[in-house]
Amino acid sequence: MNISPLQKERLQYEPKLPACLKNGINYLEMTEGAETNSVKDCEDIKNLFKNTYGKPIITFKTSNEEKHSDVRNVGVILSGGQAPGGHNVIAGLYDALKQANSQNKLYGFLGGPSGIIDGKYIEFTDEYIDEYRNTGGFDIIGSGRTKLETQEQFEKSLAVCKKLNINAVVIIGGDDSNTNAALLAEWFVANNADIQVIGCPKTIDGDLKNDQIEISFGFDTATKTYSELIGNIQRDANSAKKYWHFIKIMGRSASHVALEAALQTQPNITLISEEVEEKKLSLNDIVTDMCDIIAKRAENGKNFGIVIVPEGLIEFIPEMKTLIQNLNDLLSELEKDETYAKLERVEEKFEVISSKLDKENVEVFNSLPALIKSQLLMDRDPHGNVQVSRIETEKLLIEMIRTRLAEMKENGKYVGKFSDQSHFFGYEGRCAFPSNFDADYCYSLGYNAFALINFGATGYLSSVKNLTKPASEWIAGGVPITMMMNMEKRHGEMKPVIQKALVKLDGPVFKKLQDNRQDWAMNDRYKFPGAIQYFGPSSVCDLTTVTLQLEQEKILAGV
Ligand code: FBP
Repeated sequence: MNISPLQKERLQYEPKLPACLKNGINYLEMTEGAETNSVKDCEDIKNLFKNTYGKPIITFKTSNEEKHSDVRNVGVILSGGQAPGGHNVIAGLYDALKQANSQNKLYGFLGGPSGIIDGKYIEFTDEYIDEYRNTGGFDIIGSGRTKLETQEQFEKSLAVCKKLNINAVVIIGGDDSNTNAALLAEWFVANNADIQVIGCPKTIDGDLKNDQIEISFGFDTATKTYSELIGNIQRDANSAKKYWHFIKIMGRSASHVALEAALQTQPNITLISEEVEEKKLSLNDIVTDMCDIIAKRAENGKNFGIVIVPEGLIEFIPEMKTLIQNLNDLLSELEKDETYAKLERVEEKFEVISSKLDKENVEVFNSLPALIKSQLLMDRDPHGNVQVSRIETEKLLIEMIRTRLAEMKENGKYVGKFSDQSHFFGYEGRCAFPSNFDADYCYSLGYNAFALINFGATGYLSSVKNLTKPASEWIAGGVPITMMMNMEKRHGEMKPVIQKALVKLDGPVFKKLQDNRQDWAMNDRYKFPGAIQYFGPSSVCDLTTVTLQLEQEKILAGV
């Protein structure tokens, strides 16, 4: 077989399940809590989700009585960016479905949400699933970023589901995709389609979490992968003592990934976008603070260091945020402008943009290096977001710091030598072999998604809680998606969306960084987490993230 020795061994790994799911899918009892409300804008959300609003939280318990399972066909979609463990969600779903009734069928829609609209699918078999168990990636059926939201798309999806006799659809995605799952669930009920929709919380960004969802899957493996790489670079920096390494870390908006990686590795400087926004720090302020640390370290003979930059930083710097909003509007106007489309030289585009920007943004735009300007003009994603993964903020900072240090040198305020290296860690972590935690968590989420289907739930997110405890103590159930929603402005219109979780500046995770960052800046307290371990002592192999541990400790302490 054309597979690596690790993959061969990992195919044999048996993911751990919560005790209540371990006795089998037909031995479950469902308990329901009280009616729920959305986190904000209850009346608006209630109006938009007339059939699915207010449902109770579901918890599963083991039952001694066997439950009869009707024959069911289910379709599954992988949506958005890859996250380690997606294959195990599908494996867990498949195993539960076949265990419930061997006549059941699982279809995989190809290439993301467009698969259900265009009727592109495969039917899973044992042999097919077995090749992907405990592996990273979404290549089992592929993923995509099509936004599933229009009447026409819903009608086409319904036709495809009817053709395949599909009773339920599972959407594995982040906040945007699960918002769409809720819309689809509501539409199916409103149109008497008799098709359930269940979501699963995915994204390495870690921003799909709340009181009910402790963490999205993929965050654990991705942050461990980045931390291994940062640790290796720290060792290199500490050995050669000649470079400042600027490492941009993926995570489109929230800085959870950068913060977790920082807590695992203890670098000299960690920028947190949410803090920059809260303190209204300008690009210049950020550069000043960083140069201050670089200069102080140089005075101690240390011309090296490690800087962590969250991917989304640029959108949180007040003047850049205003500029980006202005650019978004302008670019959508210019999309229809044939003269602009025909411009070949990027300098000509810059000129047009400068002439059309609001006055307050012109200076900021013109002050940026050409590379960053052209990156800011690149296409937006289907959800209207700037593609921050393609903006080299780390290089922008390096260039500004170089200029500033040269000025400081002239004034006798800097005595060192600044040599830089830049890195971007993102795609390296999104398809890594899932850690034991993600392998177990994902398998449980998928298995549990089928339990929700089996009990007739729709418009729910599969939830597995109590995650810092051993898997046997995990609690499985479901959370109504409407409960996590509020109204936000998207493309100029108020829309129902799942509230994104940003880093809480008064939370225990940020506090840990805050309490230590001065020490880490001057004294090298580097930690070297090493590679994810799949075999060996549980204290190493089943470790969860610092973020999850600190957040759960706080919740358990009732603080
Ligand atoms: P999701 O929110 O879809 O999980 O994707 C997250 C992410 O990995 C971000 O961290 C990153 O900014 C973005 O996807 C990159 O998108 P693309 O895969 O289109 O390059």
